[in-house]
Amino acid sequence: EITKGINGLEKVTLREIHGSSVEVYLYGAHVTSWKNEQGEELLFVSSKAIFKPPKPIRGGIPICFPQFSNLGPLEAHGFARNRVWAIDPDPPAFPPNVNATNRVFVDLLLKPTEEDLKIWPHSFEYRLRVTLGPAGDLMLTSRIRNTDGKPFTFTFAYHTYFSVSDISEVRVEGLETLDYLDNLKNRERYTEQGDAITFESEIDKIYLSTPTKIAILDHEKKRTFVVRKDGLPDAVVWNPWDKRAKAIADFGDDEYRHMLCVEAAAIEKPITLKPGEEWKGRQELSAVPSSYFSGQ
Ligand code: TA6
Repeated sequence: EITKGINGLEKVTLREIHGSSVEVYLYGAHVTSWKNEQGEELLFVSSKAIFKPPKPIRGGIPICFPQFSNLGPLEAHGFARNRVWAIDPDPPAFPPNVNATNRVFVDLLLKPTEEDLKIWPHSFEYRLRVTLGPAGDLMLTSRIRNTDGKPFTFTFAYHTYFSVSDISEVRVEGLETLDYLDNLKNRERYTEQGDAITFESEIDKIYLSTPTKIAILDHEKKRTFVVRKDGLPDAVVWNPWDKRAKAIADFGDDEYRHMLCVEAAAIEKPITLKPGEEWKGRQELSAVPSSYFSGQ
């Protein structure tokens, strides 16, 4: 279903028969809402978010491509998040090994314009498939093809803003003992201690070569988000905390308490595609009651 969202920007709504839903703006191919069967919102979008090009939407799932952060010459996080994508009216079917029953999806497409080629001189075709699965899981699959005559290199992230009850009640499992680059310390390399990660101040870290599964446990909500990823070795964890939050115009001063970014990413080892080659990167999100796991 395609409707007009905030400021008349077009959005696609996917609904699954058991009641879960997802909203994707064509502006940025930006997922701005993911609701479970009870209708609870699982993603954070700032009350100050500006739904107006060229400003990217604060919250949800911005796509960082072809550059993560300011690690290169482009604007922060690249330009995919502030371009208007197209809907593919005739998307390819799922491969035979995927059970397509009760899956709803939309394919969004991005190709560079003449103007884009001036700032990043590489022609590509980007297909983002947003799928809502039968258990309310949200799957994002990116396929990026080099349609140019020469190789190109990029970094990437699904900059996912999870909604949490209170950041002080949250812990993240799956990143213990890993190496990370600390963005608050000139991206120097450190090694994480052995305990689950908890939050009491600003954090902006790029965990390197992580396991494919990361869990975000929200003790107060009794909810666990599970992030599964494929083709995306790294994981960014970000919370601006109070001081930096005040410096972000489209972010409420106290909103840092209710969000946490955990982002499946490919940063440390940029992806290179030769002419004709395609890269695939997937992020799969599920939200389950914490009691689902033993011992919690
Ligand atoms: O993913 C973490 C990060 O790169 C932080 O350094 C912080 O700047 C954040 O993303 C938000 O970036 P944005 O350009 O959306 O303000």
